[in-house]
Amino acid sequence: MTAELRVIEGDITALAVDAIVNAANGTLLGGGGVDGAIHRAAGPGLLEECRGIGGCPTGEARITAGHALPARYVIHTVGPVWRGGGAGEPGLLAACYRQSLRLAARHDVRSIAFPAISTGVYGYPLEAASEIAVATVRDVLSEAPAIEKVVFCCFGAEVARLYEMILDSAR
Ligand code: AR6
Repeated sequence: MTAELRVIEGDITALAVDAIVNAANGTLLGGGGVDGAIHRAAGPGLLEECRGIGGCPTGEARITAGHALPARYVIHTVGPVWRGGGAGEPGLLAACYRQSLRLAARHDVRSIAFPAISTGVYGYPLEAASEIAVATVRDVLSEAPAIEKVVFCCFGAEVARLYEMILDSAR
């Protein structure tokens, strides 16, 4: 079966999927952007569970419960800070999508939503980041047949249009 790839514009914390992905930092102790929104919506139990994990290196992923979120799980991944592109950023960003999907598959996740990792506070250029996101997800899905739906959750109409364009051009 081929998984459905969808673009949704809006707040990832509202999505009723099996897992949402958090663009976290290495401490996993919360922050601004989508990370802050997820912790606010999930409630204090999420921070408590994250404390027990003890952090996450860039390009890797860790899983927790969704607590008060509609999603059953939160997959926390740490994107690279953009330093001009010569510091391994593309490979690290691809690793975030790859490791998140693999972790999801191991927990029987069928539907998962990603934010545009690294493209906010971490400064990764949006177009390059979204191309990596789509290409990596397509690639990893071939080894994760149980995943039925992947949502690219876009904060703003402009981001959503860009993702639609990339998905269309690669179809
Ligand atoms: N739903 C979906 N997408 C969102 C939401 C939301 N509620 N809020 C923001 N975005 P960012 P990063 C988009 O900055 O660049 C945190 O402080 C946002 O518009 O959240 O990976 C962490 O603790 C952008 O497109 O994550 C780290 O320190 C995308 O999510 C640092 O920021 C990612 O922006 C991580 O920076």
